[in-house]
Amino acid sequence: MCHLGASAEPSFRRWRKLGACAPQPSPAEMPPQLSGGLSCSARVVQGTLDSLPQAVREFVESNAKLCWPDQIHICDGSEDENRQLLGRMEEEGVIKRLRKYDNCFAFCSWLALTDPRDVARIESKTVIITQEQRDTVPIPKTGLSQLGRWMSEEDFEKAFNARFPGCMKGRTMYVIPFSMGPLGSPLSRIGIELTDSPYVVASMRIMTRMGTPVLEVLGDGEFVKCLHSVGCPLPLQKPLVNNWACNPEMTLIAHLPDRREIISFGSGYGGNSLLGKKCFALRMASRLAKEEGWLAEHMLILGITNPKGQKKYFAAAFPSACGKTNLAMMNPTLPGWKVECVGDDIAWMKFDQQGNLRAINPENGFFGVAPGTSVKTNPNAIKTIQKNTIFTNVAETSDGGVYWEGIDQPLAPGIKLISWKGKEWDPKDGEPCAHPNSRFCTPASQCPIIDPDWESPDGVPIEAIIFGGRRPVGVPLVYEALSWQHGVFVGAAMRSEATAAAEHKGKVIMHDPFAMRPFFGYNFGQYLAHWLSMAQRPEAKLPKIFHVNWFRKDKAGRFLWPGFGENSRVLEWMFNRVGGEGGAKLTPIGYIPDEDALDLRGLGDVSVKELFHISKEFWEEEVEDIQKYLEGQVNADLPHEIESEVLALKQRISQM
Ligand code: TSX
Ligand code: MN
Repeated sequence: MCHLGASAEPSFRRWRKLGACAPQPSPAEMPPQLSGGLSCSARVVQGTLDSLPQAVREFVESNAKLCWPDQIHICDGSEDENRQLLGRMEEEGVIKRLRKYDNCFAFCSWLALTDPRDVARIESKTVIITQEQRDTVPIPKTGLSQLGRWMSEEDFEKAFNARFPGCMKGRTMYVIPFSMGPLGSPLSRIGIELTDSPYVVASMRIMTRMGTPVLEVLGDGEFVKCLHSVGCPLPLQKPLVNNWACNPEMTLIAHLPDRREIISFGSGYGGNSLLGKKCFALRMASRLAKEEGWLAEHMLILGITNPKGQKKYFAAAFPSACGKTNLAMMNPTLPGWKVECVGDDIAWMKFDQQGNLRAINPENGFFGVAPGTSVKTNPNAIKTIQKNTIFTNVAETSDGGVYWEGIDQPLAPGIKLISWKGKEWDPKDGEPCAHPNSRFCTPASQCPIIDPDWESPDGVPIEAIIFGGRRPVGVPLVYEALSWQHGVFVGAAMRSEATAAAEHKGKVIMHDPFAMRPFFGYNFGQYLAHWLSMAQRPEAKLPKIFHVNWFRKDKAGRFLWPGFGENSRVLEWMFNRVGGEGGAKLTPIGYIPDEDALDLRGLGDVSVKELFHISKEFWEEEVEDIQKYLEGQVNADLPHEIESEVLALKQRISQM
């Protein structure tokens, strides 16, 4: 123990032993000028309040009065600012420089290790506030809704008041102006995030377009108000774990779509704290999209060019653990084909005047799962993360590199591993060296196959929508929906094998409609109606809809399909179908490739028969389950068109 006394400790590490709770300063501790609620004592250390658009200024001032930060820092987004911030976090032990990589400071990479209690999004603490519960979630026939979580306005007000007053005491409130989508694109939207986490600032600088130029574009326009606090005012009530500020007992991530506000407390982790991503670009944006007639979806966007030089763009939605980022950056094995990446996670799509569905990637970076990423599974991701990258909860090699399960790189002799828990790693402990949800946060511009039009303000034209899932049995490699309406049903019926949850021995096939289950910003029944309504637009050229499954297994448990770059063969069939070519045969569940419509040359033995077999018994059970889920969960809000599709599928299967 240090004998210089607490005063020698830098303020970020100071804490006092108090009673168990007392999480917030008492009113007696309030600075006098704040108790009146009239002024704000925080010192502005970068930028000026005067230079902010009036509405932004009011947003900052009112929350500074509420949260009592010592300082206010208006982010300009500059290199200099970034350098200073990273340097300060390094001093404070929040991040560590990874000395193995690009050692020029301007390009170096960093490692953050979180408090082990703060490692993922938390669905149980993520809520949407609307006047009526039914505006947020369908009321299920029985039990709890699995399609989101509603909180009443009254309960939220209590929760808010129990968390935010004084929550930034002793800290700096950063003001982050950010654009989701290319700056100034008519498809883009602007947000302002107030946060007391410098990790959030550095990450938002990678994941969004951030800084002064955003304020110039914003002017007096509308923005989404985002408020975030790690919930650890200074002096600390409890010591930090790993120098990672968070407040797990009090964590709450709230969306107020009617007020265009996102309010997050207690977690510093990705989806809980980088409010532009899941909170804004999916939950808030899906609500905006419904109101304004567009789509905000959990989809990758890729460009694919055939050997003749013809190019098309596809958007694809997959639940977790299906390799969405891998597909978005795939190197095709088919000679002469090329895939380019527009985005790996989110697509904002709108039919233009000509009826083309145009999509932008609202993000500026990739916040990808590290484990499983290797030169074999995703060489382009490996190249992307060589510099300017913030890693979170991966393992560190003793020579200052990163490491994780499935990185597929032998450890050099004498090199040891420090696990994500900050301890020397021993495989005998039976624990992974990297957290299974560990991440890289890296600029999209560094991806070697980033699409030349990835920042086009008009977006790229989407010609196919792909749904998918991890389905070990019963579901063929690919099928094409019979119509737009049938395709919407296919999205609603999506299911996927969950990553082995601790409480389950066998793996479970979870429903994850549109891969949006945790991200719907409003009632899923109304969401389905919104998708169906696209077919009512006279101008709309509706993309074809497909379903893929790279994960079907044979009786011995071996994958039937080689996947990865070989998936280009499936993309080729879709490409041809969209272009009015490509042989197909009708089955009860949709169109599948004709004999020899799928190019399998040079593949070795692949059992096309097993890959495409459609079993009456399996699909009888599957449609029963889908019906039970949709009728049970969506209940009175299930559009009759979707109910008709359920019955029609049942009918077709019964006639097999
Ligand atoms: O990302 C994957 N994709 C899509 C790639 C563009 N993965 C990894 C999933 C975890 C995130 C896959 N895993 C894919 C796939 O298409 N397919 C599989 C299953 C599989 C794994 C290994 C082999 C074959 C199939 N073969 C060998 O290991 C030799
Ligand atoms: Mn995602």
